[in-house]
Amino acid sequence: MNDPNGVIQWRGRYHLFYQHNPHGPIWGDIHWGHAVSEDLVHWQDLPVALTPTRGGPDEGGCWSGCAVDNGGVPTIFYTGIRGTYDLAQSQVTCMAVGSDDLVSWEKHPANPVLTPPKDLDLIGFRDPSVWRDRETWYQIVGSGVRDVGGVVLLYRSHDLLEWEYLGPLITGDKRDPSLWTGSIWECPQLLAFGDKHVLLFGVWEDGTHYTVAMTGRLSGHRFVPEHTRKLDAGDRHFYAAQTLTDETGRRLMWGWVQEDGNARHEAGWAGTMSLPRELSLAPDGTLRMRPPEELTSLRAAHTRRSGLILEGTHDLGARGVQLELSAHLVPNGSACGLGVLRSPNGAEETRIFYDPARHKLGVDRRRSSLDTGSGLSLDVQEGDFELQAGETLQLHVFLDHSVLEVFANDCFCVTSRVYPKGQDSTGVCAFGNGAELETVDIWTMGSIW
Ligand code: DQQ
Repeated sequence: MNDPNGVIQWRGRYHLFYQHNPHGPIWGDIHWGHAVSEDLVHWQDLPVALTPTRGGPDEGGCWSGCAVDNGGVPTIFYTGIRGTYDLAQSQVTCMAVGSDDLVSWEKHPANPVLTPPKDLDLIGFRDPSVWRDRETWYQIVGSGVRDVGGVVLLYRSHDLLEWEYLGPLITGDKRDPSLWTGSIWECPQLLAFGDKHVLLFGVWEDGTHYTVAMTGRLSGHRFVPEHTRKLDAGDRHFYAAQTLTDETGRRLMWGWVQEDGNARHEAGWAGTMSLPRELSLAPDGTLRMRPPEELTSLRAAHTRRSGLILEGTHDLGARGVQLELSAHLVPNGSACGLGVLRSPNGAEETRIFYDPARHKLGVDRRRSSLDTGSGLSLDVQEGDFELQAGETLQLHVFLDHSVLEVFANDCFCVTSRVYPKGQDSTGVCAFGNGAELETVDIWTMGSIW
């Protein structure tokens, strides 16, 4: 699987579609897979929802898109690939209408319902996101202007079939480095939080990609950014983010957690969804992210340690590859944090660290695996993070075999993939040089299946 698609709560159940190649653990021949959950935690696989139609406007693939409630009719918008996928003009918006259980989908005879504007020299046109504001529907599409940068194009409609082009919502002109432009912006989402808006998109550059969150305001049909930052310091390990607003009014987000290295070939599968994240906007414009309360239902065996002054590495006694950890640390001047997937002799270990001297928080994968022949990135993934005076560090960590998701103080996340070689690389530790570990709670974590 790759991107989450069409996330929607429908008749109380959470539906998550996703980019899917039914033929193997590599990207290609993209269909829409489908899973459903009653409780946001446990998921059931459903039949493939969208398959490319030979001779149709999506014969080269059903790429990313969204789902909306059109007056009680479930409706998908997705990117159809006409023939080969390497020309901007081959990417078009298609529409499909669903049965009430969201299992069967009928492609609309009017497809494609939207094609790229001809007056821009675009290098892509994909990943529609559609929403309604009173009686008007809006659609944004991810794109890039050749030699300029990423761009989000804005449209409106009264019937979901005829779309009027309103121009670029925002252009990531390469001459303005504050715009994190890349060559194309993928999977845009515009989220309203009161009178503020957050624009999420994936920045695609050759060799790298990551998700950006811009907080700002709308001025007519333009988005004016005020703060820009990466959504996740794990870069490509949390990509193509998509959100829904559920019946309780919460804004929930998922991202695609992609692989590192070659483990997929032996495993026969590739890619996972992240855990859902609950979003809110702090008064200073910071996008806050925290794990939803429902995830506590996965907690099983529990241990707690408290009041430790960390000098070097402390084994915390717990072991496992499906764990939730919640730690409160009082850092001093040097790096401190938690270690997981640690081998008994410490040769393999993945560290979640905060370095107050450099104002960085991240995941140190340099010793995550002794397997050096599998194309793994054994690196440090980090981002800017600074505690305020008197603030403690709260690290909330979810480890699920090779997937590591870290939340720091509910405002900073790092998602990573780690593949230790040793069967006994299951230890948990804390480390520091005078920092205090006030408390750490460790639970073994149940399965979502
Ligand atoms: N993945 C999809 C595209 C999207 C990209 C194709 C982002 O629609 O732009 O599988 O990962």
